[in-house]
Amino acid sequence: MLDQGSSVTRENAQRVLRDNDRGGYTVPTARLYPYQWLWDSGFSALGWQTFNEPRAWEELRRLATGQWPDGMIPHIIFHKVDPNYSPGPGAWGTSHQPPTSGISQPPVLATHLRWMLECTCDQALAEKTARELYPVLVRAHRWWRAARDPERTGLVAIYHPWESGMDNSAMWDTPMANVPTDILDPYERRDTAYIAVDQRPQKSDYDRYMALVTRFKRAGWDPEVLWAETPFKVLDPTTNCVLHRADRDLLALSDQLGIENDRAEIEGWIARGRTAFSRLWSETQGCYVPLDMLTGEKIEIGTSGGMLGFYAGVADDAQAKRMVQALEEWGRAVRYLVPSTSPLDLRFEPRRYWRGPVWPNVNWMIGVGLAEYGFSDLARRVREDLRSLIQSSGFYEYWEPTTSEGLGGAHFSWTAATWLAWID
Ligand code: 2M8
Repeated sequence: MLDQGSSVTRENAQRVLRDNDRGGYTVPTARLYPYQWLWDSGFSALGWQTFNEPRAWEELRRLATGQWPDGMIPHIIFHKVDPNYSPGPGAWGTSHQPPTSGISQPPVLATHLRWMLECTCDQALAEKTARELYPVLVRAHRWWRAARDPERTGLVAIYHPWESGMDNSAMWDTPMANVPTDILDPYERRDTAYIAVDQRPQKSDYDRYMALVTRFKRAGWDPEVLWAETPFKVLDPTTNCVLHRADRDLLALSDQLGIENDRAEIEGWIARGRTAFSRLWSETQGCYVPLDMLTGEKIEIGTSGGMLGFYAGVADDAQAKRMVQALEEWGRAVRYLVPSTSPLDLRFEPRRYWRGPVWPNVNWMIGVGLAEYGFSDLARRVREDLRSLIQSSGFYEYWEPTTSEGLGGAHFSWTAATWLAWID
């Protein structure tokens, strides 16, 4: 069934972004997610740019208003309190104005800023805003290193599954099983008021999500305490691939804008990161996998996040070929690429959120990476599969990878943006 009866056209995709516009920032979808999310907004900006450039830049400028003094860009900015979403600002208990969450999300922004600078039809506005945002992004990348890789290993840690953006991915089953729920403020779930429970995380997941938030809040969100005491500390392939790609784009931006000061520092991040990725490679899975810093164990599972090695540009020839082989196997097991968990894995759940469905923003990143590596047939399949999914059901949040059923929220911003900026 098509989302709200609307056919999939450029005009309707624009309408989704307009409908989700709350005056300078775009919510992922009404009611279910009524705030500004970091990586959603990054993708929305690329969509806006195709028909309203000033509005696209405004999206990123509003994200910058959430940046903490230490450089972190939080994963949610609560511009206007809305009871439809939980956990809201009170549950996070951070002290920033505007109120924000206390964790971050995959840092797509430098890559998107570069994309926007390259696609602009208004060079003067683009350059002016890029100059304003560039230092914001340097501070954000510096924060990842200082707070999340203080030992300078080249890979950054996440403290919460929400930071990966892939909330209930099967990647997190083992490390989440070690998160105690003895400290847990009472909380209420709102998501299942709008979405069928079999498409959302389980209660046991939410207890742990909220136990982590409660614990960090009681630690006053102090980065040093969090580093020392977090019961969830993982090297996530998605976050690290997105950050590595964004480092390379930040360096390119510094060239383009003629800003010399930070070059050596950014080059250092890139060099250390490139070498460190070998720690996350799994020949068995044919992709990158997480590493649990608290146990020292790699988490053996194939996921779409692990396929972002193309996008990061870190896979050597042999690794790239192995990833292609794995993706082709996945593509024979389901109709539509790229399922969020390998369909050959027992933990694959084709309808449940980040445990199986296809996600538009991830297809976009994998497709871009595949094309850059010269795997044009597979890149085309990843894009065309997404086109078919959107055409069959509309601008959904995610899809069942064989039946093409649209799942989760409808009228979804990053789906409309993907359509506008990458597919159409
Ligand atoms: C989902 O995550 C939020 C928590 O951040 C939630 O379920 O409440 C994820 O899909 C995440 O990647 C996304 O940014 C967010 C908003 O679309 O929703």
